[in-house]
Formats: sequence, structure tokens, C-alpha cells
Amino acid sequence: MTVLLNDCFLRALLRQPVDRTPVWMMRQAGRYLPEYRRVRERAGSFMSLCTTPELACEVTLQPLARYRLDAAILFSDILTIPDAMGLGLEFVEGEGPQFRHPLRTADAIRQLPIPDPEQSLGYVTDAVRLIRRELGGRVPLIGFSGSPWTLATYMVEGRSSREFRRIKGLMYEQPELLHQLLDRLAQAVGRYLAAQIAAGIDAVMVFDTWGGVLSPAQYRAFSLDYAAQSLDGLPRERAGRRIPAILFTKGGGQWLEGMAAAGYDALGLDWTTDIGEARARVGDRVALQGNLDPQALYAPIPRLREEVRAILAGFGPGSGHVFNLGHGVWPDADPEHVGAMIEAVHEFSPAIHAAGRNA
Ligand code: 1CP
Repeated sequence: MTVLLNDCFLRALLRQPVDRTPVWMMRQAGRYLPEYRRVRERAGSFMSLCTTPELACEVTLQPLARYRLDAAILFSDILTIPDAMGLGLEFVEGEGPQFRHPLRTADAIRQLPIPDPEQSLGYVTDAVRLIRRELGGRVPLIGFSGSPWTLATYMVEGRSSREFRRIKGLMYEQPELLHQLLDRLAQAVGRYLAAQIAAGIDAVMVFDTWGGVLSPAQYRAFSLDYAAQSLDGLPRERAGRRIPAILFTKGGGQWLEGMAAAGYDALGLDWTTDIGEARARVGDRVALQGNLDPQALYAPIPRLREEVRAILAGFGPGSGHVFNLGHGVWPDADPEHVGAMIEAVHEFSPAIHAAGRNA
């Protein structure tokens, strides 16, 4: 197996000692980079970018050529699973993702196929194998999936939503049917992540972007339980190396104790939770990833650097922190400010780890 030249990201996720805090950025391959926009134009559509392994590989590697990042993330999308289930994904310019066949009947839910990833999502596993070869062990490669709940919101609504009217209607009127859907999705997510691991990814992340729209009881019953189930039977090791799993629930700061018991190695934090308090609450059960406000990238660079320092100091000495934004980088972020953020983590964090060792 490939030797990893830089494994500080994996070490931090497993709460092992590191010399500095690893850093990567949600949506690091994306529209804020002019080189991404050029490839995206060449590809013609977002989906052709995702389904052409050479192009997916090229854009995955772009941010690594610019910045000293400690991980790469597979270029793909969470909505590839529902597409493989037959819902017909389309990206409409200026409107975001839409499905041609949203789930609107009990029969459609009951008959939903669980895709064989090597068959219907072979473009993803092919991209993983190619990216891994091109990375040559420089940094670990993150694979990902949407959480069952977050996938279900898009599949039932048919598109991005602010009101969640249909899926919440389903939840209140036919909860058993929603449970059936989530159960199938947990199986699909598990198989998809297993295929990514077999193809060569080094860590998995589950994005629960819409868990935060639920009440505490709903969050546990309809989101967290299925995010936990998605890990059932998942190989957590390859060739003797642990494959860490990260759970990110946007707006999930109030539920960290429950999340920490769901079987994941690390939790992603958005910026509305204080990282020092979060650490005190989860103790040594999980590592934490986050959590700079993505809009801090609009600040003047000296101010941005202070914000980076505050997050690092807020977590404090000791292992178990991966620096990241609290959500994806905005398309209008200035690439120079992104670079300044990453360099600030490199500059400030070694002293914190040295202090931890001498304490
Ligand atoms: O035209 C374009 O270039 C489309 C923009 C875009 C990009 C760059 C979309 C459409 N998806 C992606 C890539 C992507 N999506 C990645 C890989 C790249 C990386 O992180 O560097 C990942 C991990 C995702 C995950 C994703 N897609 C999530 C979960 C994370 C999050 O940001 O909360 C969600 C909710 C989606 C759905 C989606 N795909 C694309 C858009 C615009 C959206 C969001 C729609 C909405 O707000 O509801």
C-alpha cells in the first residue's frame, strides 16, 4: 500500500499527537478558484465534471497545488446516490440541484433500489483510484456521502428547500414510511462508503447539512440513528490502518454528546459552537474538526489571522483538532485570503502543540 508522506490529518482524527494542527477546507475544490471555473466550463456541466474521472481528479488536486493542505477531498457530490437510485439529477444554472423524479408516493419509496456502487457509481470509484495514484501518498484522500436524512430531504422535496414542507409532512403524517426510506438510505450510504474505502480513500465524512432543521427528538430518531446505522458493517481499517469517520451536522452543536456516541471518530463543528466548550463536552471520546466562520474570509487578512488564532487557542493544547471552516467556502471568497488562513494555521499551531508536550 502507498506510504503516506503526511498523515497528520489522520493522526489528529484519531487523537494521536501531531506537531501542528492539520488543515483542509470544506468545498476546497470549487468555484472560488479560477482554475476550477475553467475546467468546469470545459466539462460543460457539473455532472460531466463528476462523471469524468480525469476531470474530477484534476479539480480535486487544484487546491493542493496552491495551498499547503493536509488532505484532499474527492470531487463529487452527495446527490450521486439518489441519482444512482433513478431520481434523475440535474443541475439547473443558478437554481442548484433538482430531481426529475422526486419521491412522491409510498410505492416509489418502497421500490427504491439500493445501488451497487461499483456498477452505477463506478465513475466515483474510478475517480478515487485515479486520484489516489496521482496523489502518490502526498496527503490522505477523504471520501464522503450525505447522511440518510440530508439525502432524504432532497429526494422528497425534489430540490433544495428552505421550508422542508414535504419531508416534514411525511414525518408527521407517515413516520413509518420515512423510516423505511431512511433505512434504505442508510444501507445505500454504507455500501457506497465501503466501495470508496475499497477503492482507496483514507477517511470518510458524512455530511448532515440539514440535521439542524430538526427538533432534538426528531434529530435523534430521523437523522442521528441513521447516520450511526450507515457505519454498520463498514470496514474501518484497510491494510492495518484505521479509516477514521467524521460526522458533520450543520446546526448540531447542541447535540454533540449524542453525536459523540454514534460510532464516529470525529465531529465536524459549524461556527455557531465555541470549540473550547465543545471539547470540554465531548472529552476524549472524539476529535473535533472546524470551525472558522466561512465569512471570516471576507475580513482583512490581519483580522482573519486573529480569528484563526482564536480557534486554535480555543481548542487549546493537545491532540484531536483538525482545522476547517464551519461550512463550505463561499464561491466569492478571495483565494488569497484562503491562502492566508491556511498559512496562519501552519504558523500559529506548532507553538500550541509544543506547549502541550511541555505541560
Ligand atoms: O456548478 C458548480 O460548480 C456546482 C457547485 C457544486 C460543487 C463545487 C456542487 C453543486 N457540488 C459541488 C462539489 C461538492 N459537493 C463536494 C466536493 C468538493 C469539495 O468539497 O471540495 C462536496 C463534498 C459536496 C457536498 C454537498 N453537495 C453537500 C454537503 C456539504 C455542504 O456543503 O453542506 C450538499 C448539501 C450538496 C448539494 C449541492 N450540490 C451542489 C450545490 C450547489 C448543492 C447545495 C444545494 C443547496 O444549498 O441545497
